[in-house]
Amino acid sequence: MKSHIGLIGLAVMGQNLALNIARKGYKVSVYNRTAQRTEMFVKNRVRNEEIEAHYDIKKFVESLEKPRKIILMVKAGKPVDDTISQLLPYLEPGDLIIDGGNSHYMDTERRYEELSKKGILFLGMGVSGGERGALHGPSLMPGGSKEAYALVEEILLKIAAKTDDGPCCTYVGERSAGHFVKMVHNGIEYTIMQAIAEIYHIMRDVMKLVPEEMSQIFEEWNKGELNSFLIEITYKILRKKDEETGRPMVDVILDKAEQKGTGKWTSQAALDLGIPTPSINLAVVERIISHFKNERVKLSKLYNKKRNTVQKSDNLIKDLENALFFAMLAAFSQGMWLIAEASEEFNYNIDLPEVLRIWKGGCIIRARLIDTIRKHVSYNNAYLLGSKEMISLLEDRLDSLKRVLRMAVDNEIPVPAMSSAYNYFMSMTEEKLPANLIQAQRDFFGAHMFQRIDKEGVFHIDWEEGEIV
Ligand code: NBP
Repeated sequence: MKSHIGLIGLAVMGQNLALNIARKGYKVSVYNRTAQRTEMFVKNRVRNEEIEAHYDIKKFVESLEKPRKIILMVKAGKPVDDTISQLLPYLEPGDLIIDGGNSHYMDTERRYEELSKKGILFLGMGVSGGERGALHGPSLMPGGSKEAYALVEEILLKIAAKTDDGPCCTYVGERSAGHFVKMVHNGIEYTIMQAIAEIYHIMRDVMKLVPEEMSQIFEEWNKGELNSFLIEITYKILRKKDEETGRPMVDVILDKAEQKGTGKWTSQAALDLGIPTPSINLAVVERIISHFKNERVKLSKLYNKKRNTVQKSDNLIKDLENALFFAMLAAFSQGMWLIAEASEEFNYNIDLPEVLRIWKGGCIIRARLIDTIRKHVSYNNAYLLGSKEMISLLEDRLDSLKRVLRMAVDNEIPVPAMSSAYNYFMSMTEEKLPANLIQAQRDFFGAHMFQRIDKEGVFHIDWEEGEIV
């Protein structure tokens, strides 16, 4: 019997996704560039699942029922192009390749074009949820043609995470829409992680709490409006002990945050499309700063931080909870706005509430807050601030955020995610920004023209008469 589907790339994600598909009753053929990885997978993880391992890519393709459906879970970038090139000689028009990696949406756009010309269907599919998600139910964000999606819809809906609003998979939109949405998902993820880290920083260095105490606070928060996967893993992380030293695990981890690029790509796309995503941008920048460990150590000897201890109190904990909620909402606001703009600019035809629905389960940014946001998001209100209820949600927490920011400033703690959330809200709700002065400066030195408030048209004036001869 031929396999229903094939999967290439048996690292963490590929192994778990293959097992997930097989456990839903499908026969899966698998292939990996390095044979040893395939052998280890079969030996260590495959039990009763119908998984057929192949060590020759031609035989792998021949083992699949037609039209062939092949998921790639290889490293993003050149490995995806290499794998597609290796597959192409054995594929026929109507066959489908699904790239489940974190590919850049522009690469997906190019591959979609190139494969369409050959009659090969292509889906760029964001997969979120890490290895556990891949095994037990990820959030799936496939984009491409509807015809391609129809070929695998049944399988994808079965393997996706389930919530009270259905499986966390939907046809996201045209061409590279799926990878664009996954990229922004990761941008939001970076921002929420940064905001949580800032709260942790305050707890550690101002409130002088030990990780166990922090863990209890995060666990309590997870029962309320902050309920989310990232808060849940944070309280679990904070109570974990290092087996070697007995110290809290978090205390023995070096403070250098890595990144694979999706956060940076989100900021780049936002800057290109002209959408403000300051909190996402700063979350990326803060990871970059974290890398300069040697420099930070040197500079910390040249500058003594003025830092006091602030005692833990119920009011302070409530303020921190509210500030974190504010920052989380700002992250979603910026991300959804970017998706809406990209959808219009690139004709993706993305259904914004549907995107939020498939983020309710399986993925890293799943959060109770999404239910609230979903009720308000639309193309007229993609940035979410356009409804009175959303504004009230933020306004109700504004005093808390201000107190937390003041405390951070007074104690010289960097809080880029929270302060950018504040500035984003304040700029967006400011009727008259000082940009009139910037326009005047631009016109002064570059004759860039400006608009007036009292009549139509663009204008340039001689700011210093007689200077240019
Ligand atoms: P990696 O991103 O670490 O990629 C390893 C896989 O890529 C291996 O199967 C490796 O084969 C294969 N590969 C490489 Br490297 N170069 C290749 C080439 N030139 N030709 C063919 N195969 C090649 O694996 P992962 O962490 O499982 O992630 C897979 C994809 O899913 C990535 O795009 C990742 O960004 C995305 N993703 C990961 C997560 C996560 O939590 N890890 C979550 C969501 C999405 P080899 O065995 O021969 O070296």
